Order: sequence, then C-alpha cells, then structure tokens
Amino acid sequence: MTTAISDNALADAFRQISADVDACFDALLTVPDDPRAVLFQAMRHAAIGGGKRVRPLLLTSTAGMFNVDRGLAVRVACAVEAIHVYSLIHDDMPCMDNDDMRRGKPTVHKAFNDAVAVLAGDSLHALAFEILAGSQSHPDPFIRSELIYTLAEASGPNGMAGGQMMDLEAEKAKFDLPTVTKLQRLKTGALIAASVEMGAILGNVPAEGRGQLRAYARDIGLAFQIADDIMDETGDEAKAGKALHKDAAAGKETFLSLLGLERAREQAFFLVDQAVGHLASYGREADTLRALARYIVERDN
Ligand code: GRG
Repeated sequence: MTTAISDNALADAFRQISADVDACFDALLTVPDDPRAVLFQAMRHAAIGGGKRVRPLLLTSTAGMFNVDRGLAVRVACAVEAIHVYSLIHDDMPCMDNDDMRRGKPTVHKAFNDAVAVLAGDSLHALAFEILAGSQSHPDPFIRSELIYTLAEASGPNGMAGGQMMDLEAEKAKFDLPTVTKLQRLKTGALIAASVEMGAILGNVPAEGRGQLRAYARDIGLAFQIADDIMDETGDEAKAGKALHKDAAAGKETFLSLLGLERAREQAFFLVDQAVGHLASYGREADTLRALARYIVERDN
C-alpha cells in the first residue's frame, strides 16, 4: 500500500525547490551595469524570494519519478515559474486586478512603475522559452521542442491567457458552473497540468503513457482553484501575502458563489481523492505527488 510522504518531508521538499529556483533565477538574472538594470531588478523582485513554488515542485517531483537529472528538471521548472510570475505581474496591474501586494511584497508596478511591470512580465515570458530552447535544459532537441510546445499551449489563448480573458468577461456576464469550470481549467489548471506533463516529457514517458498523470493534474488543478476561491472568502490576508475578498467585490461567479462553502470544500476533497486514485499504478516514487494533492487543498496561502 502506498502513502503520501509526511508533512515534514513535504516541507523539506518545498524548502529545497524554493532554494533551487531562487538560485536558478539568481544566475539567469544577473543585473547588468547599463540602463537595463531596472528591468532586471524588477524581474528579480518578482521571481526571487517568494511564492510557494507549487508548479516547480510538481514538475521536479514528476520528473523524479522517472529518474531525471535534478539539475535539468529544476531548470525546466524555472521556465514554468517564469511564465507564472509574468502572469502575476500583469494580473496585478491597474488594467487587470489592480493589486498592491503579492507574495507579501509590493507588486512590481507599485515597487517600480507600470511600464517597468509590463516589460518585466514580457521579459519573463520570453525568458521561459529561452530557457527551454537552450541545450542546457535537455540535450535532445525533440524533447526541448515538446517542452516548448507544451508550455506555449498552456500559456496562450488555449490556456492561461484565454482563461484570464474569460475571467475579465466574468465581471460582465453571470457564468454558470460549466463555464466557470472551463475558465478555471484554462486560467489556473493549464499551467499546473503543463508542470506535470513537462516532468513526464523530461522522463521520456510517451504521450500514450501519460494518461494517469494527466488525470491527476486535471483534478488537482481544479482543486487548487476551489481552494483559492475558499481562501479568497475565508482566508487571512497576512498569511496569503495578497489582498483577499476580491471575487465577491467584483461580482464574479466562483465555485464558492455557485456551490456554497460546504459543497465547494467537499468537491475539493473529492477531487483530491480522485487525483490520488489516478496514481494507483505507481509506487512510492509518486508519494510526493500524493502529498502535494492534499497540500493543495489544505494550504492557507
Ligand atoms: C495576465 C495572462 C495573465 C494571466 C493571469 C495567474 C493569473 C492569470 C492570475 C492570478 C490571479 C489569481 C489569484 C489566480 C488564481 C490562482 C492562482 C494562479 C493563484 C496564484 O498562484 P499560487 O497560489 O501563487 O501558486 P504563488 O505566489 O504561491 O506562486
């Protein structure tokens, strides 16, 4: 019988991946001694020293199941995190969510200015694909190309950006449950799914052998968003490191508004059990993914 790893072991895994991702961004974002310095400082402000690093841990844990070299996996994980950080920078801007705090720090447009925030987001977006296209990410160009395709699809109009567009439209139209589910599968779920998929790609798992991992990722992606909706309503801003109670203020339909708190919680835990069930054919090597599924709905930030 397989179990998830202990809370302490998961906390250690989070500490290790956070240190590794910080070190990777530190090396990639050396501040130049010229007028671009402010751009690099803004990218570092957003990318280093904050965030839970859920996507990098999902990617490296999946890759670890297939004995992928950790250095390669961390580098590829930084590409996914770069996309995530760019999306947070742009999402926080006045033309979108207009937030002052992110990851317990002033947002990039507050610490710098709007123009710098646009460029820092754009540059992290480009950096993600620069990382993946380089041979340091994987010696096999076919693997690199599949990684690039997967991350591009998850980030663009059929993924995160498309979901963000639906989110903006949600302020005007009252969406039903299937539409909110589609929105969240794109906005939040696509990048979470890509993290697991890219770990499997690095592990040379053929597409037809990724079904169970894809099913796991799909379920935890939705559970992650339901947990986020619950946190927006009931969470603590100091712990979350960002403004909360924004969904209700914007008049948007969410899993919480459509299902109510109790059913939303039940659905999140049901999805986690289902996600863990999809890993039944794996042994101890999937224990971190099992623990991550639980963490995703039990977290308070
Ligand atoms: C601007 C194209 C574009 C997209 C923005 C990610 C996103 C789409 C918006 C962020 C707003 C938000 C609260 C989304 C809900 C779920 C989510 C992605 C939360 C942030 O991810 P975490 O909790 O953050 O993993 P950390 O800071 O821990 O990395």
